[in-house]
Amino acid sequence: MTIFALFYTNVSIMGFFDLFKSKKSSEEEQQPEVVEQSRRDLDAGLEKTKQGLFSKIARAVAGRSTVDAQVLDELEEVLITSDVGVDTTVKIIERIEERVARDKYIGSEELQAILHDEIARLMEEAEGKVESFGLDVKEGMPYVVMVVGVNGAGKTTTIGKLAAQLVRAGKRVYIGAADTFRAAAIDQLAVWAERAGATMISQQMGSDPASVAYDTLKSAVANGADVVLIDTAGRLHNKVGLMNELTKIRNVMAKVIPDAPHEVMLVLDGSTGQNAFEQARQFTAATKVTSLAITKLDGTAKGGVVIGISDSFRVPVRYIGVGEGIDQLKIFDRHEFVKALFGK
Ligand SMILES: Nc1nc2c(ncn2[C@@H]2O[C@H](COP(=O)(O)OP(=O)(O)O)[C@@H](O)[C@H]2O)c(=O)[nH]1
Ligand SMILES: [Mg+2]
Repeated sequence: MTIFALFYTNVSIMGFFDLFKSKKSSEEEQQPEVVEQSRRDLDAGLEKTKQGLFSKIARAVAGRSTVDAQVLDELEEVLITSDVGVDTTVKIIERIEERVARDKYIGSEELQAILHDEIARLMEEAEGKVESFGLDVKEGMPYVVMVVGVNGAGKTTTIGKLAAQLVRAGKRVYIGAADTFRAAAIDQLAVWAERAGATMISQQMGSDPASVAYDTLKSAVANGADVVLIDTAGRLHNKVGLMNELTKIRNVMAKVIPDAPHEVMLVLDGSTGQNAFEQARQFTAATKVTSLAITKLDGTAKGGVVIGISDSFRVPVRYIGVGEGIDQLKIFDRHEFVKALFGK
């Protein structure tokens, strides 16, 4: 039931997420402990990133009474080595510089608070940029989410977790096994669909992914599904190959539901740090990506990627994965995130 708490706290989630609106607030009011549990999950998931960031910041400011150029240089290095990314780091440092110039004496405690502040503000701006991605969910048609990303990023797991949340919220969910590359991928998805209480549509291994997507949408429409989640293979053969494959799936889906897919969710493995940036670059070039899910933040100190990626790409981070469990997919809330990173 964690989901309701998160929906309640994240006012920026639009469209698809509005599906839950009627339920969430009453649910959340009844269960304040749910909010607490979800916060604890997030804290635990980000623990390594937080530890890494803190110990590095502490080292950068050790023995200094003021924030001078050298401290800023070191802070810059801390952010870059925490996978925030160069462009975003430069922006953050510039802002801190301005504030230091204004406020003169700033100690290390305050530096932490300013950093917290500036990162939250940056992420707010990133969110502002993507307002045009507001989604227009229509009644009576399944809402189609195509899930893309490289092999191993966490697509299937994220689909399983998401399906479970949707089913619990009373939605009828169809899942399309369009990763037909390996038999194991279809089996793995079947296990998740079963656990989640969703219906999976598949063909045998090696069949045409676009054909599976087509079947899934047909079936979803015929059975009055609310949401369709399409799993895809993450083969990054080359840009043109990837583009062709994704375009073909999209075109076929649009034959069944003209404006499908309503959302293209790129799943990125957050523990790969800079590699996740590179993947975001390749996929956004190959197809229109409308949202991001960043997984595996629990096992890594590279959680800073969430900050950089949300700033660098004009795509909102919708979800973060903080564990392999069915409940360990969180709706991304920048306030909660920054609080979890910098909270005491
Ligand atoms: N620790 C952790 N593991 C995850 C998370 N998301 C996915 N995984 C694991 O990552 C591996 C690859 O996930 P999978 O969904 O098969 O990736 P796919 O190839 O993109 O479909 C699996 O072992 C998952 O259990 C997460 O948020 N945290
Ligand atoms: Mg998979």
